[in-house]
Amino acid sequence: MENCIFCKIINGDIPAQRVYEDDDMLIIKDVNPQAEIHLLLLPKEHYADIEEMSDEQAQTLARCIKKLSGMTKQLGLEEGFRLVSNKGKHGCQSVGHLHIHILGGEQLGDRMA
Ligand code: DGP
Repeated sequence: MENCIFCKIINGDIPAQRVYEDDDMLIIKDVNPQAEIHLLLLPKEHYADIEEMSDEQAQTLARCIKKLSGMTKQLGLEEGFRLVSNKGKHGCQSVGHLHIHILGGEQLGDRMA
């Protein structure tokens, strides 16, 4: 997608702190961290959110999350983490390319919002 900032990062047109990459996903450091560790899991395929997600894209995303569960030590998340995906206006989604926030590296609060 031409004007998508995450597509530009995935394509290497905009720099980002890249933490992990494979054929399905890129994991980067969030530019505005909300926790000691704040990463973003970006599926390489562009779609805005779960409403736009195809069955095949859902399977890919599930594979990415499963892979993430095997990378916790490497990412410094062995004590636990939180996954968040904001959607739409009420969810305060600001980038229209589905992404999963990965938060951890410290004790997080027990409230979601
Ligand atoms: P959301 O509000 O859920 O759509 O989250 C978007 C996140 O993306 C937000 O936490 C800030 C982050 N972000 C926005 N632009 C950039 C960027 O250019 N580089 C990086 N690394 N993160 C970005």
